[in-house]
Parts: sequence; structure tokens; C-alpha cells
Amino acid sequence: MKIASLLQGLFVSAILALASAAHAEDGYDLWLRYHPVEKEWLGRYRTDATTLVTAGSSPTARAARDELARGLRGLLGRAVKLDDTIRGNGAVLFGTPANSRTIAGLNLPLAKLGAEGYVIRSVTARGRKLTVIAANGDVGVLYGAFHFLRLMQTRQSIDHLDVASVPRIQYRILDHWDNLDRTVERGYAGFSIWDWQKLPDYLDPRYTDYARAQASIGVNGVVLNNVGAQTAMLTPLYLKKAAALADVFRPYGIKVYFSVRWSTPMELDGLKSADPLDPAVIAWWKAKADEIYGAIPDFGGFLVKANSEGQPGPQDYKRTHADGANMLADALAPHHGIVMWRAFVYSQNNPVDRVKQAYDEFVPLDGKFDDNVIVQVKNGPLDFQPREPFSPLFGATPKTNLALEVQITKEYLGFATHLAYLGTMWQEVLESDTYARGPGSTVAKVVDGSLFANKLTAMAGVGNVGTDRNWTGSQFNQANWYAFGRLAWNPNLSARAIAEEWVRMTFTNDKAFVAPVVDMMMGSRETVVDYMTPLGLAHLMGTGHHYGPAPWVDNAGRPDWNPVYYHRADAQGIGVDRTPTGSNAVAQYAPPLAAQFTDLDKTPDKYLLWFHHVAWDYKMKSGRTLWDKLVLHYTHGVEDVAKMRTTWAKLRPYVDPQRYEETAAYLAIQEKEAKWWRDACIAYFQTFSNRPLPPGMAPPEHPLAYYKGLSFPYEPGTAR
Ligand code: GCW
Repeated sequence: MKIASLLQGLFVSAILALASAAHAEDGYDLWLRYHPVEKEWLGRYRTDATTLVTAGSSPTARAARDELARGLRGLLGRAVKLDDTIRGNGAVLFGTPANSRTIAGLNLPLAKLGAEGYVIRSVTARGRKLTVIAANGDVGVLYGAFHFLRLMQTRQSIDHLDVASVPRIQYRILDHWDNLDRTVERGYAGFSIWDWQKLPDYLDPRYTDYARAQASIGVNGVVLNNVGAQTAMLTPLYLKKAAALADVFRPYGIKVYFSVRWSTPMELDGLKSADPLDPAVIAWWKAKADEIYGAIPDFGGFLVKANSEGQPGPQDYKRTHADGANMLADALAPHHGIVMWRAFVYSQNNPVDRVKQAYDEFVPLDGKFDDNVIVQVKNGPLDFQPREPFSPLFGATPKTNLALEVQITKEYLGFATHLAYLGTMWQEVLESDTYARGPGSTVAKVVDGSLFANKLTAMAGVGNVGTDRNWTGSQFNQANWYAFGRLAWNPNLSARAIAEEWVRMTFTNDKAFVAPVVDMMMGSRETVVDYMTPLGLAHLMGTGHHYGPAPWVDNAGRPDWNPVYYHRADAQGIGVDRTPTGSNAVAQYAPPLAAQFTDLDKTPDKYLLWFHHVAWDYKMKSGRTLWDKLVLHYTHGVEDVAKMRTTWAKLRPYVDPQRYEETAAYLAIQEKEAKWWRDACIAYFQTFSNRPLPPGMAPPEHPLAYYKGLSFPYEPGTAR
């Protein structure tokens, strides 16, 4: 008896061990895990979603069917019947009016939904109760399928559905800064997922999973290579490889784009110049465009970084950015391709405040760009800092298609390990009021084209995807990829709602987990701002690699690569005077904002040192001096990371071991590095302020010389 029950016990624990091994998670499945719903929900969902009726047979329709089948099988824990006709109640019918007579007969409000929008409705058709996912085009159906699954993944009712959704932005693009040797500029998730050497013959199954993930959040374009582009991208060898990727992505509604190097005609084919007005150059690009479209008929277009950080460009020939962009746009226009021309330009030969240069360059060109050009503007006027005010270009070029570019990879926010949810940062930018057409002229309205009725609209994110099993370098970095896609679909979504969706799908729907984790995410970016660059400071990171603090650096290749250029600390105070007494960058904003930012007392604390050089003893709104407040921000930042660790530690019971441990370890790294940031910055700034720390504040752990002596020659993601 005893032996029998012992054996039985062993058997049971072996089964349990197997079961938990089967459930071990490493993050590969992203937010598309489709784990079984709880019993209570099973009862509510089961009858409603067990038969899939597919209309249409295109690869995209099949992708929608496969995803629904996979999702429902996982969520409901049983096989799903595939059918081509409606036989009973509770089926899910999906397709377009063109391929389903039932859908055509329902007179659904599809007219305004374009090719990508969709409706999801609970209906009765032919006497049967159905859920219908319908769109004008197959890709809309696919997006609708993901939406339907998301409802179940986040435990929402699917009983009386009446959903209509349409993307507010046309081009929703992930920019890979991937080099052809598989290193990734500013990539912290391993190497490039494009295995160029094995393409086009070997198609890593990961490409399909990548496409599924992108489609699930509505991303419809992928720039395959780094903006610091290599010319080989445009050779026949690589065109074939890219065409193979395009074939994988096509069913998922994703087009491929290339970054191109301005001087490619010279470097590949020995042309004498790359002057955009030179007929030989024009002919070269036209022929190249034709060749590309021969290989990839639905190729998206070019992304260009020109005359920026040493890249060649039209200005090398005394031509403008518009001359350059339009020449490429002409070559692409017959094929319906677009040019995304980056406004991230600044020159070491230009003594003007770096944050003013993009505006100075592009505002005079307003109205000069062709219809199929989009000027791509980073969210802030500097460079993807933890916090910047919005770029004044938003609102200043009504006759130009403008794209918002954000950085998903955390070059300036702690690389892979720091937990920083960026949905809040992007929401802050999108909600910023440009006042371009009076109050309410938000960046979101510029970007979605509604403010100026622009022809093309776009949002681009610099991706954080790499070969790591978890795709993005950490579990929580997945949330930033996710949030990017959701905001590009609808820039009016709230960062909190997006975070909650993501947490529910990625971890669990258990309230005891969801609420604290969403709160933790919502505060996390501000926490990074606090321990890195509070009160409007910027760019204090280690020069080149951008890892850790180095506010003292003053010997970089050019003045505006030095942290000292960005904080200007001296015996009197700290911060950059960008008012009329300084660089007058404030004048690039609409008058109400310019007035506000010029007035020291009216400038929000979060932008204080961005716009003003402020005395150490300046009395802040809280009544404290600037110096004391600066130290407090740095200290709070570290304390907040400690709180995040405590929160996470309590959540162990809700998370599978691998993802729990990885996150716990990364939070420990984050706390260590937050303290490093605090201590190094305080030690350094104190040499200028010459004031004691406020009472109760711990002194830096090491003398300043220690922090200055640290060096990091092999940090990931650095262009070498
Ligand atoms: O923030 C900077 C990065 C560069 C990058 C540049 C850009 C691709 O440090 O690595 O170059 O932005 O956006 O072009």
C-alpha cells in the first residue's frame, strides 16, 4: 500500500514536473501566448468560438485562419473546426464582402474603413448566431482576427460585439538599425534576426513569428537595414535575399523598405557624383528602382539619413534635402513607393545650438517636397533622450507630410536591462500641444494628418528586436514594441490601457498581478528620467556607447557630442539658456509656448534646465533650491527602482520561473546602475554647486575620480 502510494506520488510529481517544463516560458511567444482561459471564461467563450468559417483563400486569409485556429485552440483548450459554410450557432465567420455572400449581405459599415480597417460584430445570419470579422481587404480581416483574439486574451466578453477599427496612421513602420554583418546599431537584444548569409534559401521560422507579432499590432512596414546604410543592400545578391523576406511578410500585410546610402551610385557603379540634379544620377536611381520592383513588386520605398553625422547627402553638391528627397521620390513614384527623409540633421560646422538645426533646415523647405515624400522627425529636437520637449518641427511645416520617429530600443534609457515602459513617453509627445492652429493642435493631430490634411501619414519606431529568445532583450522591452504598434494604429490610445492589455496577454489576467505591474510600468520612465537626467537635463550618457553616466566628458570629436554641451554646469548654476538671452530655441515654438518657456517661473520643472541656465539657489515651486531638488530627483529615482524590486518580488507566485528570475535580476542591475547614475552625477555636479547635500541624503559611494575612471570599451550596439 505504502509503496503503491509512494509510487503514485512519484508518478504525480513526474507528471507535474513535465507539465511545468511544458509551461516553462522564455518570452518567445510574446503577447501571443494563447494559454487556456480560466474555467469561468471557458464557459462563456466555448460555445461562441469553436467553428471557424473561412471566406477567401489568399495567403492572408489563410494567415488569419491559422492565427484564429491557433489562438482559439490555445485559449479554449480544444481543437477548432474549420468549415467553409455556416452550419450551426456560434461560428466565427471572417472574410470580405467580395469573398463571402453572407458578409456582403450584412451591409456592414465598411465604406470608411479602407483596406486595413475592420468590423467585428455579433450577428444573426441565415438564422444562425455568428461572430463576423469583416473588412474590405484580407489584411483588414487579419487585423480583426488579432483584435478578436485580444478580446479573449484580455478576458472581455465576446457576446454582443460591435467593434469598428481603422488605423489613424497609414504607414506604421519598424526601422531596423541592422547591419548586413548582423550587428545592430543600438541593439541590445543580440544580433540581427536577418540571417543574410542563409537567405534566400533558408527561411528561419522566426521570420513568420516576427510577421505575426507585427501584424498583431498593426505594423505594416519594415525597414530592413540601418540608416547608416551599406551599399551592398542594393546589389542583386541582397535584393534576392530581401525579396525572400518580403515573400514571408506579404501575407501579413507587411512591406519591406530599405535604408539607402546617398552615395550608392558612386560606390556601386563608379558614377562621378551623387548630385541629385545630375542626369546620370537620376537615371541610375530610376533604373535601380525598376530593378528593385522587379524583385519585390510591392516594395515600400526608401528611408534616408543624409547629411547627418557624417553621412553623405545632397548638400555635398550644394543641393537641398528637398532636391535629394524628390529625386528619389521620382524614381519610386511610378511604382507607388515612398521616401522617408530623416530630419535628424545637425552639423559640426554649424555653431548654432544643435537642437535648433533641424527646424532651421526644414522649415524653409515646407511645400517643396513631392507628394510621396515623408519627412521623418524624431520626437524631440535633440536625440531620443529620456525626456525632451517635442520637436518644434511638429506644427511648423503644414505643407509637408511629417512622420513621428520614436526609439523603441533603449539607447538612452538603460539598454536591455532597465525597466522603462515608453508608452507614457510617446503619449506625452503625442498629447503635446503645438498651438500651430490654436489650442488643441496636438502632435498627434499633426502626425495623423488631421491638423493640416496631409496626404501621407506615418509613424516609425527604431526597433528593439534581435536574436535573443525573448526578442527584445528583456521581457518588459516587449511592451515597448507592443505599445509602438498600438499607438501607430491609434495615437489617441492611452499608455495605461496599452500597458494593461500587454500585461494581461503577456503574463496573466489575475488582478493581483495586473494592477501592480501596470502601475510599476506607468511610473517606470519617470523613474529613469529621475536617476539619469531630471529637470530637463539631457545627454549625460557615456560618449559613444551611451552606457552609464559621464556628464564630465568634454573631449569628444565635436562640441555637440560632449555632455558638457548639454548641461553647462558652472559655479552659478546649471542648464542651457535657450531663451532670447541664449540660443533662442524657444522662438521655434508657437508664441504661447515660446512665451511660457522663456519665463523661468512658468517653465514646467520637467523642462527647466532644457530651456534655462538656473542658479543653484533658485527657489523651485516646492520651495526648495534647485540644487536640493536635483539631488532629491536623483535619490528618488534610485528609491523608486528599489520599490519596483519589492513589487516584483511579491509577484513571484504569478509568474513562470524563467521570466520571473530574469526580470528580478534585471531590476537588481537597474538598481545598481541607478545608484551609479545618481552618485556619479551628484559627485560631479557638486564640484560646481559647492553646496552640501540636503539633510538625510547619502553622499556618493565613491569619489568622483572613481566614476571618471570607469571605461567600457565593448558595450553592445555601438557603431565601430
Ligand atoms: O541617437 C543617435 C544614435 C546613432 C544613430 C542616430 C540616428 C543610426 O546614437 O547611433 O545613428 O541617433 O538616429 O541617426
